[in-house]
Amino acid sequence: NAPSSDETDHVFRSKLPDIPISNHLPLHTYCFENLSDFSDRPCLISGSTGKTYSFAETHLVSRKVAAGLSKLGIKKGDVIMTLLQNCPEFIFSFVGASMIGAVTTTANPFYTPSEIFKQFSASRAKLIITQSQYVTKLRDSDCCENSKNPGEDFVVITIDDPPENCLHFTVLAEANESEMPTVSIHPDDPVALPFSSGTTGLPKGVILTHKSLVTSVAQQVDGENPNLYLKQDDVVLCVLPLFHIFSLNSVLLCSLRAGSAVLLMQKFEMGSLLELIQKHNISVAAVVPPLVLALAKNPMVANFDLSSIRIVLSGAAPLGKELEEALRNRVPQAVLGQGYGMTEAGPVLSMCLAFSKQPLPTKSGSCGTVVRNAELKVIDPETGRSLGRNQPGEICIRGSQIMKGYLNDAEATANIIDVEGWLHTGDIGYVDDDDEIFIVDRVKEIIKFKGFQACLTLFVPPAELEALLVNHPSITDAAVVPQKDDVAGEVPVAFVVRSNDLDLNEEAVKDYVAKQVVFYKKLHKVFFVHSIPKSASGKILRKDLRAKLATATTI
Ligand code: 4UU
Repeated sequence: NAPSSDETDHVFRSKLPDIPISNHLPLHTYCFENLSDFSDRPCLISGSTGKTYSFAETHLVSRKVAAGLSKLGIKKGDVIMTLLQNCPEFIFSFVGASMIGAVTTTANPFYTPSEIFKQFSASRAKLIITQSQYVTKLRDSDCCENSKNPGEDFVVITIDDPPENCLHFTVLAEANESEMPTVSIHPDDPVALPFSSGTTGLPKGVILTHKSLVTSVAQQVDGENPNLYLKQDDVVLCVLPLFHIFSLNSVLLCSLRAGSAVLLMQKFEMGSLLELIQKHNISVAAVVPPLVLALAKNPMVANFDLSSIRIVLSGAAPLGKELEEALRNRVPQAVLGQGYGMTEAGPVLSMCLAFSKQPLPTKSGSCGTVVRNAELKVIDPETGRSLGRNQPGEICIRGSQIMKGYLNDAEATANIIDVEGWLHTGDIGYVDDDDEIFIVDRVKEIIKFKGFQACLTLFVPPAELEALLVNHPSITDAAVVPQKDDVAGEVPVAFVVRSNDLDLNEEAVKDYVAKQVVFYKKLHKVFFVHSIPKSASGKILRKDLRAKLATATTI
C-alpha cells in the first residue's frame, strides 16, 4: 500500500492547542455572540468626527440596514458593492448584508471606472454603497461598452448628500429593524467577495463563506489563550482600508468578536494619525510596512506620546528586521510582530505568538506561527514534495478558513486549491526550529540570477535588498526588481527614494549594498525616484516598475 500523503507530509501546526470553533454560526451571529458582555462599550469611533457607536448601537443600525436592503429588493445570495473609505457605514452595510444572507464585494474607491465596473459586473452586484465624490466614476460611460446608468440600471446609495438618482444612506439606516426578514444561512454560504489576483492573472472574486471568516476570526481571538489577545479596553487602529481583507478581518471582525473599540480613519495622514493615537489611547495598531517606514523615519513622531500602543501587527508585505528595529526605538513598550495573510486563505495563515494572552518569545523578521486549527506545509515547487524545517519552498495551507473558491472560475480554483484541499500560496518561505515562519519572497517576484554553470540558479530575494536599502540613513524607501541581462538572465536593480541627501549617488548606493551581500545580489543599477508605487494594501507594484524598466532607457 502506498502511504497516504498525510503520512509522508511534513505538516506544521500551531504551538497553541486546537479549540472548539463555532463555525456553524452565521458570521454576524458569531461576531455579536458576546454582545451582552459589552453592549454599552464603544464599538466604532469615527476619527474625523469623534462620533462613537456602542456595540448595541452598531448591532441595531446593522439590523436596520439589513431591513432597508431587503426593502430595496436585496435577497439572500445577492451581492452588494461597497465603494467606500473607512467609515461606520461600511460596517453597517457589511454586517447588515450578512444578516439577510447577502454578500458584500468590497471595492477600492481609488480604482478607475473600468476597474470598478469589471468588479461590479463580474460579481453581478445589485447595489452600490458609496460616497457622492465617487458617483462620477460610476457614470463614466467610456469604461464599458453597454454602459449603465447609476440610479436607473442599478441602485446607488451615498453616505453623504446624494447626487441625482441616488439614494441617501438613511433609507437603510432608518429602516424598521423589525421588518428584517428571517433567513436561514448555511455555513458554506458566501458572505464576502473581495477581489484578488492570487498568484497569477487578473483579479478574481474570492468567495469567503460564513464558515471561512468565523473560523479565521476564531483562530485569532478565541480560546483560553487567544493567538491575538484583544481586550475590551483595547482601542484598535483601523487606518488600513476595510475593503482589503487584512483590515476587514483582523481589525474589524476580530474587534467585534472580542469587544474592542475600532478607531476608524478615512485615510492615512501622519499628523492626524499621531494625534488620534494620543487622543484615543490607541493600544493595538494594524499596519503595513510602508506605514512602519513612516512611523520609524518621520521626525514628527518624536513630538507625540505613543506609549498607549501595546501591539503593532504588521502584515501584507515583508517587514525587514532593520525596519522592525527602527520602529522598536519609537515604541519600545510595544510588542512588534507580524501576521501573514492572503485573501484566498481566509486570510490569516500565521500570526505572531508574542501577541497571545500567554505570550511566547518570537524572532524579529518572522511572520508568526501557523494559526491553530489549521495545517501548513512547505513544498518543493518543482516536485511538490513536502519539505522539513529550515528548507525554503512554497507555503501551502489547509483548514476551514480558506476560500470556497474563485467566483465562476473552476479552473483558477483548481490551480490554487489541490484535490487534498491544500491552498498553494505562491509564497516562498520556511518554518524554523521554533515553528516560526519566514517568508523569503513570492515565487513570481524572485529574481533568478543564473550562475556560471547553466544548472545553477541563484535566487535574489528583492525583499532582502529592500530591507538593506531602507536601513540606509539617507534612503526613505526602495524597491528592487529584476532587469534582463544577457549573461545572467536577470540581475537586481533598485528604485530608490532619497531623503534630503542629494549627494547620495548611484555608486554610493551600489557600494553600500555590495559590502553586505554575496556577489550575485549586488545591484546593477540604481534609479532615483520620488516615490515607490504601492497598492492600497502597501504592496510594491513590481509590475509597474518592471514596465518602467522595459520601456525607458533613462528614468
Ligand atoms: C510577507 O496581504 C494580504 C493579507 C494580509 C494579512 C491579513 C491578515 C496580514 C495579516 C493579517 O492579520 O492579502 P493579499 O491577498 O492582498 O496578499 C497576499 C500576499 C501573500 O501571498 C504574500 O505574498 O501578500 C504577501 N504577504 C506577506 N509577505 C502577506 N502578509 C505578508 C507578510 N510578509 N507578513
